Amino acid sequence: MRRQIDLSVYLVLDPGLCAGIGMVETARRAVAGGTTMVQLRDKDGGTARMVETGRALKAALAGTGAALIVNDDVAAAVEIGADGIHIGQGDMGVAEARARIGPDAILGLTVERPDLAAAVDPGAVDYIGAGPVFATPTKLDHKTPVGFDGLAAQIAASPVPAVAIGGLKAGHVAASLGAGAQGVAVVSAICGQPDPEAAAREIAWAVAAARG
Ligand code: TZP
Ligand code: MG
Repeated sequence: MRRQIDLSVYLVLDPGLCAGIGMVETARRAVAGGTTMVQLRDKDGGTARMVETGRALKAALAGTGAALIVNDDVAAAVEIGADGIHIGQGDMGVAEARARIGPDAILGLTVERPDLAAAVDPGAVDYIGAGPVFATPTKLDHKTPVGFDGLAAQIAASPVPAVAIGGLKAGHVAASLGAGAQGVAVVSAICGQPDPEAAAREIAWAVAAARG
């Protein structure tokens, strides 16, 4: 039986943007503020650094109910004992990722177009990351921003739940959920903020308010 997922407030960690207090402390405070999922995304760290940080994150998140997802590196995810993996279109295929992480782990996939969302295999993929909604300096090679109409088109085509991503702040939560997203994925709206707990809480409240 695969884990239940709560995409409401999805924090994507970035080592550069979290440099002040670090990724683990950022995650700890963000989860205290209502973050439901935490993704370790460290494009330059290599597997050894991913595993070291991931283990510390796993310990920090134990008992909180927040899920730990590892970006791209399946070997690191397995070694950490993470709750899941998030891959993009340019990474290994979802079938291989699913085979390597096992049936119970969470598998997320980035899609940037409705046709890619429509092609998602719901037997292998648990959620999509849909967007990018806006341009963002956090990911310099992101695809062309799609806005909320493009987001809605991706989500409408997807057989699995979606989290919206790309330049999103608390003020964008209502429009994201209005487009069909179950939550918002953010980096800079939490990482590097003076008070990551308060920043996460503001997003969590916005999600609750948008759901009525
Ligand atoms: N994928 C698409 S946009 C993005 C990723 C990882 C970065 C989002 O960062 P921010 O700071 O929330 O705009
Ligand atoms: Mg990737």
